[in-house]
Amino acid sequence: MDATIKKICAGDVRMASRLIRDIEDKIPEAKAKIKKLYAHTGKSFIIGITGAPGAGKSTLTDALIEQLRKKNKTVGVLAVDPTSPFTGGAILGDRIRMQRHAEDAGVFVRSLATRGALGGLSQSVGNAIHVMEAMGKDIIIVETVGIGQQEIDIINHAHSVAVVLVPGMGDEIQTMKAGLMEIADVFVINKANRAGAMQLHTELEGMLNLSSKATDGWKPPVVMVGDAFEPQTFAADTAALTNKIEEHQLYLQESGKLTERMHRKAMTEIHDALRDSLFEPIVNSLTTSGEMKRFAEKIKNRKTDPYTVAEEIAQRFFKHQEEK
Ligand SMILES: Nc1nc2c(ncn2[C@@H]2O[C@H](COP(=O)(O)OP(=O)(O)OP(=O)(O)O)[C@@H](O)[C@H]2O)c(=O)[nH]1
Ligand SMILES: [Mg+2]
Repeated sequence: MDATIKKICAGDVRMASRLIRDIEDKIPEAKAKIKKLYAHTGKSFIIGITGAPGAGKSTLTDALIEQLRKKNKTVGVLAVDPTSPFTGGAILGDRIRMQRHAEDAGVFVRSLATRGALGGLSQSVGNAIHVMEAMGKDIIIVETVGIGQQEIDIINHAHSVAVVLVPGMGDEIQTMKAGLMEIADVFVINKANRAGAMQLHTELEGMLNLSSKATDGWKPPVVMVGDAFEPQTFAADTAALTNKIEEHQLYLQESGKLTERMHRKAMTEIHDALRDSLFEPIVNSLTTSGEMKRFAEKIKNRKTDPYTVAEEIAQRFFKHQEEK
């Protein structure tokens, strides 16, 4: 076995961190490493935690780590920062927030920034998860800000998704519009000591009863989590949240839905890889040659249309393949 792979599979933090950084930096060798690592992945349970900026996701993740460690589970955490220009401080904040686990060999926390790669974030997230899987972590928590479609796609890498809402932020309904309602397996009403928490709970239950989820075998529970600065109630609430997530894990396993989700994850990975080896090289070569700019000009002046251009490019590419 490749020395790096062997080390990562033995849980080597330095090697794992280096590979995650290479994945983030899109270093070509990282892909080769992932190929070799792949056979050692796929055994962890992956939890996605998403919600609006500042909803308390990192604070919750930190508490979940603690709860899972009490149950002797090893934990990997990937904090995804898809909007780094705006939340530049978030990564540092995450690190500080979860630092108390830094000495614990059963916990591995890393952040991942986007660096503006075209559609590459989902793939980087998938690969960073694989590194943690190979390390043998029982549970991997992926924290991502739930704002755009891309962030929702990232959730395709998770088996169970917790959506975090906060009362009184005025963005609950907007969050729902973004499609988060569809992907949630567990809802968290965080900072539930605030005014409006009960109302939000009622609204959510109402929506859930109307949705197809009500009859789907698993109706997403709504868990209230109180103030993080009240250690006792916070610990009890986050323990309840951990139990709900574990219930969902059990449900997935027993109903056969875990297999379905794993299939979905595999599809996501194929799509990401195709984008990487097919779409991006074509776009890059057209951009470098200046042809992309000329196509855009022609489309802008209505000399042609985007479909004709795409068909022409596709034909050229497939012809090229046949000649090979
Ligand atoms: N009052 C109060 N503040 C909280 C609670 N939970 C988190 N916070 C604070 O809210 C702020 C944001 O918390 P984070 O856990 O970083 O939230 P996040 O969702 O991870 O934020 P981003 O990753 O930046 O989107 C921090 O200053 C926390 O200390 C809570 O229950 N009550
Ligand atoms: Mg955070």
